[in-house]
Amino acid sequence: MIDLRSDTVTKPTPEMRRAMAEAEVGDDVYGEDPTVNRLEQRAAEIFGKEAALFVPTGTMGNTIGIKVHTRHGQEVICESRAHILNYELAMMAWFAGCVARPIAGENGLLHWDQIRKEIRPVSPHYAPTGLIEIENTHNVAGGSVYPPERIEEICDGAHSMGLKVHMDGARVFNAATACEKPVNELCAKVDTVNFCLSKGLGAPVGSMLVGTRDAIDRGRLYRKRLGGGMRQAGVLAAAGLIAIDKMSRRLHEDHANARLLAEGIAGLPGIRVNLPNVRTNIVIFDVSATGRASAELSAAFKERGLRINGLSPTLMRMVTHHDVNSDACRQALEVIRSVLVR
Ligand code: TLP
Repeated sequence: MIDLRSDTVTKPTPEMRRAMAEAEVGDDVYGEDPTVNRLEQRAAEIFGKEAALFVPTGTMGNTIGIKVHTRHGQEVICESRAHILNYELAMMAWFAGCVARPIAGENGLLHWDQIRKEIRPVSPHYAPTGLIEIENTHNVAGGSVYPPERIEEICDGAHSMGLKVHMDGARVFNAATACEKPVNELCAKVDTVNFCLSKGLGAPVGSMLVGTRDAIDRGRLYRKRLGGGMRQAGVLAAAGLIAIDKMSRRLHEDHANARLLAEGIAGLPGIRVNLPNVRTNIVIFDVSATGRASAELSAAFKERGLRINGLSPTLMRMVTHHDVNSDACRQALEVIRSVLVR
């Protein structure tokens, strides 16, 4: 099977497995797991932030990121297709007591001017704005990437109004690769960043929340409340260290493979793909003109050894990652062609 459903499907590399087997561990709830401590220090250092917190999932990283900056009854401004709004079981409402104020952005990316107009003061009618959230890369907008100066502008604007900015940077290393800038530069002004070890970086489990010492210290208590105090988690953190230091350097390969796929499908009958927007490891394409629903196409691909999921009846998503090389992507294109060209 060639699995292009997500970069979450990557399996730990042999080097990760060795590191996991040999990891020094302790009870992380007591702060005594040396490998988790090393991972948290390394993540903080790479992002140029004061501290970091190892969490089991990106959903938990975002949930805690939102919670540390907000109070119940506030609004969180985000893009209308944001993961926090559409794919996280309303965690911002369930845990932080906040509602989303969604704004549609071109290619999933917001401008400060759009955000500024939606900021609400305390009033007898409105829920006041508590936080601005941006997603980089933006998943369902096709892995789109924020221009670094736009992030700065959003942060400067938010801070001037006393608001914080949280970045869902599940794939921020892909963004950094596309912009050819280190993550500490991209995120310099962002208050908290959630990034995932278990997506393109290939670790089996885990995400990191980075930010100020105060935000992370408070976040650590929320992690415990959410059931994320993981004890001898060094076996997982060991893979995470390899993920951030080694796997982050090969993401350009995934981007080239995504390009190969996007260009390969662009000429096929009934397929529409926004080629200039394919800059990272995600390719979203519209199948409406094929006259077939994405579920039907998924099933036909699967029968021929290729896994691709639909995002909706008309949109499908392919995600490249460490476990599919360029030959596998060429094979995937052959399968897609054989299904569509009849
Ligand atoms: N994304 C998954 C699915 O949930 C859609 C995927 O296959 O892409 N932020 C972003 C931008 C994400 O894409 C995801 C996962 C998360 C947060 C949540 O991470 P996990 O799955 O670790 O909770």
